[in-house]
Amino acid sequence: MKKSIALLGNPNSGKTSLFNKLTGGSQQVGNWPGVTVERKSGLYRKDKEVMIQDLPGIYSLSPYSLEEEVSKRYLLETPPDLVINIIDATNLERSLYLTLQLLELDIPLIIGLNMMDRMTKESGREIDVDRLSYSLGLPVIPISALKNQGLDRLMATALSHEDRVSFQYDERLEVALAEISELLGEKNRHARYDALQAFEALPEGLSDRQAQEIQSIVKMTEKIFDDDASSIVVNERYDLIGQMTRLCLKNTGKADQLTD
Ligand code: GDP
Ligand code: K
Ligand code: MG
Repeated sequence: MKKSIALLGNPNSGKTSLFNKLTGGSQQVGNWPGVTVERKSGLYRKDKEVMIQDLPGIYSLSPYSLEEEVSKRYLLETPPDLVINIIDATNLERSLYLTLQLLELDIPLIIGLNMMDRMTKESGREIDVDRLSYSLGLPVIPISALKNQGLDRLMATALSHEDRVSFQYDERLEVALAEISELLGEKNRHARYDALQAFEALPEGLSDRQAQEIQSIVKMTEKIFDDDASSIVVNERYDLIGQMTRLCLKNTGKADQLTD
């Protein structure tokens, strides 16, 4: 295989429509190990050495549902070479929450900004795609899975993109995360994700010293922010999303941003 690509996004963002267009007839359907969540994979019809997975639709990577657990475990344990994060352009703010969580995993990622055909007629809003791309530090490709538009460009970008981006939350949180990361002492590919997880809840298997020091970092940070650890992280994500959408959403003008 040349490359494995996973399609991930909110429910009803158009993943399956895109998956069907990209794979044509060559699909394998099964279940994820041990659970009755459907697993679909197929080969890119224009390059059979590219494997594409249609992952369950999720709103976040917090393990609140079976789908979230399945997707999270897959991304952590058997990560694909690249994630195409499918976003419903008419639901940009809500969708970016998952995007930020995916970026915390340090997996190469691009955005397929889907439903662009609906932006022109229904939404009355326009997305400045270049600005969104700039503020995320990622390729953002406008597409319509329904109308088969932008898909060649999406896949050309997916096949050439290899960068991982990471971005910064509030400096006071970043200091805490850096200290926690050092205490965890793991130089694996999920260092940032692990530090965020440990900040929100102490993981299993820590030494007494690690646990105590992490707890005191968390307490201190909670005092500085005057908020609890989980709310600090959630608020940081929403702050960043607010900054991004203020930069790239416009309320007037006609969007004609699709290319074939
Ligand atoms: P999934 O839940 O992410 O797999 O989303 P689906 O592929 O099942 O799509 C959800 C709904 O959105 C379906 O009714 C699709 O026909 C529709 N849909 C998907 N992509 C597009 C698109 O680009 N434009 C429009 N207008 N509708 C789309
Ligand atoms: K659906
Ligand atoms: Mg689907």
